[in-house]
Amino acid sequence: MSLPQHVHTLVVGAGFAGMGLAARILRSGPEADVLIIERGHDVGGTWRDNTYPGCACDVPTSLYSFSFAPSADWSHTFARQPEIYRYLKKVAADTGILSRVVTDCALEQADWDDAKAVWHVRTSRGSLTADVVVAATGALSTPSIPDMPGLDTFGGTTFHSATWNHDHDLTGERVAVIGTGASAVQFVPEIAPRAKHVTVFQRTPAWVIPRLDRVLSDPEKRLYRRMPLVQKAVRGSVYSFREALGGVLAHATGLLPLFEMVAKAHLRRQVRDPELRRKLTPDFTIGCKRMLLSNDWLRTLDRPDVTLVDAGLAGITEDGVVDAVGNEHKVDTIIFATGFTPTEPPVAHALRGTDGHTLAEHWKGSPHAYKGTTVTGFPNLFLMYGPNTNLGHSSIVYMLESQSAYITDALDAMRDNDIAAFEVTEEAQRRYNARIQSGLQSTVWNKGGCSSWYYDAEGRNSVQWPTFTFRFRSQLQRFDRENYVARRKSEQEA
Ligand code: N01
Repeated sequence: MSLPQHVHTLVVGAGFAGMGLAARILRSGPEADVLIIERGHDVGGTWRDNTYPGCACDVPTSLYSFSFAPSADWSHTFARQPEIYRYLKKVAADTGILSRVVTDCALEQADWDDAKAVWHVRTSRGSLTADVVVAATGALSTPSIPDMPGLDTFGGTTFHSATWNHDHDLTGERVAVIGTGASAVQFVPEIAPRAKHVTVFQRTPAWVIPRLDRVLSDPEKRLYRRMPLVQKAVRGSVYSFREALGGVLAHATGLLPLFEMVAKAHLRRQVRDPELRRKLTPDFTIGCKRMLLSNDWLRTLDRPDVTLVDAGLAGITEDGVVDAVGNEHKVDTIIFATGFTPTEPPVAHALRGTDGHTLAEHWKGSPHAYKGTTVTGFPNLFLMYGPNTNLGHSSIVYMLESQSAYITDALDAMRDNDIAAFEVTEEAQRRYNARIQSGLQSTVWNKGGCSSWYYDAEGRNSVQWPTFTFRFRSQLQRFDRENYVARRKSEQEA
């Protein structure tokens, strides 16, 4: 499919966010002028890209799926990456989105033209204009590889967990894994039995709790197919349980030690070596960093052919990794499980607002927006999974669907009222962010005594949503025009 010269709504990214929005727009008007550009070869976003062994969702799939597209085909309560990717491709086909996606088309630059109230967009496949741009590029899509001394001298193979090298066989190899977050706990148990030796470099131990996963039985799937209301009720109960957890995290309540008791018992059950248990015991309050869910990570670290190094990293040599106490660990392959760069999204460098400066120049490493969705100085731009929309307890799909409702309502308001441009007022954005930061004060992310990627260059937590997700939904259920400066098309032409 080639690019048109002009489109009304240009969505950048065909992952859960962009697909959910496009599906909603098409549901309310199949003729809607909406186009998705996608830098990858297919839809699917993070579930297309992350293909590391053992990759699975750590949120129950009953909740981590579109509310408008329930599926009775999940293999487990926590679905695996291949089936989530398949699910997204099916939704794209079933909803008609697929015919609106231009793949292998990366956004390079988008400049707001205030006189014409239009975005001039340059992509890797040509240029076009758009009335509205929606950045649905994901917060956790750009892999972060630490700038380690000597990395370029390493003689073996290196890759990041999010860009797994499937052509490289780890069988019989000595492998270093740097990082012990949500991705590492999923793939290390998968590669350890094949590798000759795995050395895991841990900077900070994480709290790990059991993943209450099980195979979904055929009778259960049949029941869901015949009685979708039952599946809906399951989704509702999972959601309610998670909201209760959200309240505990958000208010750093006295219930948190209960989770610590579960995590400590899990560690005792899985790791026999007391010295290893000591290394794996965090010194911050549970929930301060994302709790990890795994039934085999801790046990794997107790294997004789797996070593946990918690001494810190000094650098890389031609033959391996040197830790902070000077020991060289000779390896054939280094796998970076070092996460992403949510507070420095590349899309922020591509978008230029009313003053000609990029979003990244405005943010200076400390992102802020109104309702995580709109930004002063950037009319007709909507962000999905923007600042302060990430969760520690529930499904991001719920947040994205809330944003989809808000954006669709804004698009309807533009069409019905002859509006050329909406721009959120500085005052509304300032007040909103002050409220969010104040709400974050009492949370475990703030009070839990850890450092995490939730904190940005200015030391603000610009990543987490501070409270229950239903509060986010209620704030976004209606496009609040009163907080925006609107410019009519008639004024535009005058
Ligand atoms: O990345 P992470 P991830 N030197 O940022 C360490 C989502 N996700 O890819 O804790 C040494 O969690 C870092 O150490 P520390 C989920 O939201 C979802 O695992 O910062 N170590 C940490 O151990 C998750 O939160 C699913 O001290 C360095 C690790 O690398 C997010 O993706 C599944 C380092 C990075 O952990 C990211 O997860 C998987 C350095 N310079 C992931 N820099 C679902 O199932 C970093 N580290 C939905």
